[in-house]
Amino acid sequence: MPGALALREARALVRDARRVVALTGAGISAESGVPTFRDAGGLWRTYRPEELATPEALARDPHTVWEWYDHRRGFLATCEPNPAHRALARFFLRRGTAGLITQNVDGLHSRAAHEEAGGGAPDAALPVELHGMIARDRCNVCGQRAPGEPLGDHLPRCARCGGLRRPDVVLFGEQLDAASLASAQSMAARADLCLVIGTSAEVYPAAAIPWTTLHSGGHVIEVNTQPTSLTRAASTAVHGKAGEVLPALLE
Ligand code: BV8
Ligand code: ZN
Repeated sequence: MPGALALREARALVRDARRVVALTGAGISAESGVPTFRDAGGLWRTYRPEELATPEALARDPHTVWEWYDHRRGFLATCEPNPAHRALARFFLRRGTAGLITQNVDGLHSRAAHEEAGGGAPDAALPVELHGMIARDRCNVCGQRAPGEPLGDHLPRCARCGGLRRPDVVLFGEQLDAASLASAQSMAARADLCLVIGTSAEVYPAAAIPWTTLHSGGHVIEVNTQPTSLTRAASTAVHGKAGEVLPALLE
């Protein structure tokens, strides 16, 4: 269980905050069984990002890249939102103002929001998905999006132009969607509190989000099982599992 003092301090910051944003990473989905990237046993332990999650790898060896994503998609379909996703969804549903920003591509925040809202969740409870969404495809040529399908004998092709379809995620070296990034950065600049949950804070430009809130005079609360490069700058660091800390912090 997290440190009582840090949790008490963090709860006071949440209570007094006017505008809250939350940046989440793979750690928030760890208790749903989703492997993280850089923890021991994480996804990158078996593969290196530059080997698979890059446009060069997709061009060089589309079958291997597709097999990796297809494997992850199949696994993610068996995962459920955990108490951390649900506590965050209820928090933003109660506040009614958008503020959830995720690096994750697993779709668990959206599922938690729809389930906690009892059906269609309002936009305010839905995340800005900075790195896209693994369950969706995007055409590598014309950009048309389509629901992802299990990988068959042939690589998926775009219905509109016949181009290669790829998972609708941002690969290393690719630009993030400009509108999503701008929306996340402006929410962070206007926030007086940024919750940073389950991220190693290594991947940019997402990792700059909490610094934007800090530089505009806001506070940062970090929730993580390990210290990160952000820990020393955080107003309060709550050491613990997101699935245990968030219900205690937000409810
Ligand atoms: C960009 C989608 C402009 C794919 C991902 C060289 C060439 C090109 C670019 C770069 C370069 N050098 C640097 C860059 C920039 C690069 C970058 O930042 N690299 C890093 C590694 C240094 N960024 C980019 O390329 C971005 N684009 O900059 O475009 C550009 C263009 C050309 C050239 C230069 C710049 C695109 C970044 C997006 C990449 N796509 N994912 C896929 O998923 O397959 S990133 C990937 O990492 C995931 O999205 C993931 O979300 C993200 C961040 O990782 P985390 O979420 O933090 O996960 P991690 O495992 O690291 O940490 C988990 C944490 O949880 C840990 O701290 C752990 O302690 C904690 N934890 C574990 N369990 C729990 C817990 N906490 C709480 N509770 C628990 N139970
Ligand atoms: Zn196309």
